[in-house]
Amino acid sequence: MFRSPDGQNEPEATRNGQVNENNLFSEPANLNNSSPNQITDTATLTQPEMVPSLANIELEPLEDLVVGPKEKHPRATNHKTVAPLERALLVGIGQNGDLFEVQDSLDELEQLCATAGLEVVGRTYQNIGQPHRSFLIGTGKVEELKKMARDLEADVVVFDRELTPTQTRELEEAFGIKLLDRTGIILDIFASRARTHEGRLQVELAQLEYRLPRLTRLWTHLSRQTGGGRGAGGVGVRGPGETQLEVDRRSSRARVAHLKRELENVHTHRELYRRRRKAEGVPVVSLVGYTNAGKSTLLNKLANSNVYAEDQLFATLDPTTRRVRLPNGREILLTDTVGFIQRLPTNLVEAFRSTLEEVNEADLLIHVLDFTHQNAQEQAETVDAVLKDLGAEDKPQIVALNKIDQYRGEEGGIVSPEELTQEFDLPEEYVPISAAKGIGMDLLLAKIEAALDKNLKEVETLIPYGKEELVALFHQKGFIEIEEHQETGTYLKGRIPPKFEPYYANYPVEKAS
Ligand SMILES: Nc1nc2c(ncn2[C@@H]2O[C@H](COP(=O)(O)OP(=O)(O)OP(=O)(O)O)[C@@H](O)[C@H]2O)c(=O)[nH]1
Ligand SMILES: [Mg+2]
Repeated sequence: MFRSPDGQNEPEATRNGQVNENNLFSEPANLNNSSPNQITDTATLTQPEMVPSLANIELEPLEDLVVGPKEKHPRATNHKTVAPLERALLVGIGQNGDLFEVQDSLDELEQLCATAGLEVVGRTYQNIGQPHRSFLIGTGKVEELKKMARDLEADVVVFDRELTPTQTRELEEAFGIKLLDRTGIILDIFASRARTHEGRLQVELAQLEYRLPRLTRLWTHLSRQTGGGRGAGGVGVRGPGETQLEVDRRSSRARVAHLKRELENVHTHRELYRRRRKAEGVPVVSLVGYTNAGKSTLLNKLANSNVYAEDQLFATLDPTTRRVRLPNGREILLTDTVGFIQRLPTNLVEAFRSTLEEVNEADLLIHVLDFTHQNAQEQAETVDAVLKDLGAEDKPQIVALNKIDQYRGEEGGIVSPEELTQEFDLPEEYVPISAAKGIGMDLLLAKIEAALDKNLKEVETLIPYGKEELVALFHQKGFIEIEEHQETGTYLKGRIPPKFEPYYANYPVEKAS
């Protein structure tokens, strides 16, 4: 049985030297390690009929295609030194058909509030049948909440739902103190996390669109008063859009239009990157999953990198890509991006659509799931629903059941991935791992290899001498099993992405007659 309870063992991935030690900001790894110079002049290659010109395929190193925020550690949201924190009273809403139990959802909201820098001083909930148009909750509950907020000296009431602008206005007036909803909190966290230009634009757009219909005089007045030095306005009104609160709606709308245009430019740029990546033929593997599942920890383990990973919701916002070498020598681009959450705000999904839809470009998804979380099932369903919404539900997927180091077997010890696979009768595409301890990395890498190999074409070819560029191309893009220098040329047997197969069609292996 595999044991690594104390983390003393070297992580498997680094022990067996399978991972690439380079990352974006260190020495560039040379993609063209087989024979870089032989294929730079791609225009000289013979071009088979009906095959896109190789001259369009850029073969320069991938360094500039590997993107991500350059700061290792983002600024912390919760400035401990700044006092006092705003005191929050949380209100859960239970409705038939909800995926999460009301208390579980409140637990999550509490974590979100802590991440946003609020001090939670109380929580309550109401099961509602038909939502009240003005207050969402019943009028009796509104009175109860007013009293509770007064007794607890709360500065803010936080609803575990996205409230309509009318409900926000009515409730705010009823309570006389600041009112936030789940969406406001999530947007606030995103605002403090965005690092890249695109990320900042997207968050600002989502915030403006969310706030515009909610701008009230009371709100603006209160947001000027609160905050205690944590940035004008405090939680929920912080971020790139906060100055916009002071200007009139018309200029806010103009700003929205401007942001949309800017984002379009950024997206055109991103599209170019995408096309170049595709042309490179290096498979893209995307980490997806619920927030805090361990995606960044897994990226760090596999790519030996130092991406920010923390026990907080939405630690990662901007996508980061790192190069990883598989045991069979093949290189992949591994992408880590924003985590999902139940009731992901609509504005946010829209603003981040282009980032989120990157999963559609991936050759393979690794769905990282916190196997030990009490809501693992609900979280998995949420992720599946978001993937479906993005149109990525049919992508090949491996489910990495993470944090198994926290799982205890009958005898109280850590259970190996193999034993867990047996115990839970896990299907082929599931693999139990511990990203933090490096357990199950071999198995995961083997599954990634197998899944990607399914996309490759078997090729057997005899390349005449003088066409070395085709040999080099095979080395770079494919996976060689046999290479022999024969009398008339180089014999190659292996697998290659389908788009490169036609280049070898002109050079079949002569069959002995
Ligand atoms: N015990 C244990 N903790 C883990 C494991 N993997 C990740 N964690 C912890 O889980 C927390 C979240 O990890 P991250 O890698 O930041 O998770 P993420 O999925 O990137 O989260 P977001 O970026 O917030 O969406 C951190 O405190 C990690 O140390 C694991 O295998 N075992
Ligand atoms: Mg992360």
